[in-house]
Amino acid sequence: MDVTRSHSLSVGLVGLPNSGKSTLFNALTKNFVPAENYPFCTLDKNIGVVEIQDDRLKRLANFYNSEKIVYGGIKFVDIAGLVQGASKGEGLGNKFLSHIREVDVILYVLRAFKNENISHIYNRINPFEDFEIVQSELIFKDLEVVERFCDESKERDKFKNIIQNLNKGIPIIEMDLTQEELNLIAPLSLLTQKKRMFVLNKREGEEIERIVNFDKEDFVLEMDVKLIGELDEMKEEERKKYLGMIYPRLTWVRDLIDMSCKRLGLITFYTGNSKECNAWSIVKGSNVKEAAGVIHSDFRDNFITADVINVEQLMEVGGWIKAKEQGLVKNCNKEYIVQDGDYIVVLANA
Ligand SMILES: Nc1nc2c(ncn2[C@@H]2O[C@H](COP(=O)(O)OP(=O)(O)OP(=O)(O)O)[C@@H](O)[C@H]2O)c(=O)[nH]1
Ligand SMILES: [Mg+2]
Repeated sequence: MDVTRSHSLSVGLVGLPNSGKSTLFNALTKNFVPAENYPFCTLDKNIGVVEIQDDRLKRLANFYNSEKIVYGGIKFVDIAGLVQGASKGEGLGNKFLSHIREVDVILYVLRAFKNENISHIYNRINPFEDFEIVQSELIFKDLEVVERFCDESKERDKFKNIIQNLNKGIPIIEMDLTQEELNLIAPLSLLTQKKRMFVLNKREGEEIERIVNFDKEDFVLEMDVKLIGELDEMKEEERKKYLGMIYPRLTWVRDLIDMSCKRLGLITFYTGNSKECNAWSIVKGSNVKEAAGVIHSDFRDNFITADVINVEQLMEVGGWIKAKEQGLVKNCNKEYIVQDGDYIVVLANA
């Protein structure tokens, strides 16, 4: 099993060529966000893990006087640009569609900057239309997958509504599906069922039209990707000076990571002692056995119970032994739903 997969959920950067995906990816995963602590910082040239800053973890590590501190992370995947006809194999076609299938959330990187020297494949600047072009390709691909499944399974009737809506250009995520329909499509991991977010890549200080089309979306960030990239290339001293000048605009990277956590529905739980303190990210609603599996698959497979206390409470009372003495530690079975801020000690068969 891919060890990083188990403890970092992933965001895929998707968009037309030259929209700024790689520039954003480099800025996220290289110098700008200090990630050298993270064990799987750069996985290969298109996948990187960005750590999630965490004040509670810092305090926990202080509390234990811990030698090592390991933050939770989000995996970002830089996917090759997609063009009209991709679902039929145009451009890199099917190859990157399979990359999109593997991510948990799609981040549409949309070009809203003007620059004569950087070609736009359709020779105009219109982020919303670009989004619709890219999304249409994903819809076409989903349609193909669903059609093929219908042919094989002879269950066409049950898919009628889904096929009709896809044909109208509606992505799965916008459809109002019954539980039965959701169960039917679950094994297909359809592209347009994934949650989505948007980066509008615009020159800082430049106004852009048609942004209004994104008003109904909750997960939109406007940022100057190039500027982040330029900062990335500066020497430390120069960057500090520059950052001082244009602060607070440059919370962009942090904002994007925050937005990703929200979109992924992540909460954080903790483990730790004087050797090492860890923050782990899991999807809200996960039970403690699933959480144990994020730490180590053996913990999940041999799970017995878990001792749980809120991490702030643990520090307040002065540590594990005192917390236990005062009856503040709950012993939980596998059904327990992990809460944000839980400090967990898993009891498993060796
Ligand atoms: N002027 C300007 N140029 C930008 C901006 N963002 C990216 N670029 C430039 O546009 C070019 C393409 O950027 P990339 O990040 O490689 O684009 P991409 O989306 O990864 O493109 P593909 O991998 O081909 O799909 C590079 O020369 C960038 O420097 C921006 O905000 N303003
Ligand atoms: Mg690229």
